[in-house]
Amino acid sequence: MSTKETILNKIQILITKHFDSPENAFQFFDENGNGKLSKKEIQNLLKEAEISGFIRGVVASKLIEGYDKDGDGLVSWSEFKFAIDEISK
Ligand SMILES: [Ca+2]
Ligand SMILES: [Ca+2]
Repeated sequence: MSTKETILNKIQILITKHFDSPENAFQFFDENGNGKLSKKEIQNLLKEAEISGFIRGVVASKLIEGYDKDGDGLVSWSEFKFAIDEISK
């Protein structure tokens, strides 16, 4: 089983390896360009971060649960940035 730390670590590796900045990563995965990541968009991110398909849905839900401050079910840039800041500590 992947722990939260392992998953966040994989996300950080994905961002640092393939993107110039967390901003670029956020824009890349925000496919419809509405400035927020939906569960489906987060699942794509998790796929690129090589998170197993079996747990991607659950992990995406947990991430939204954990970081969606305004409760709209989506992860905005400021909410995403909070997660990144937590990862990079
Ligand atoms: Ca979006
Ligand atoms: Ca939100």
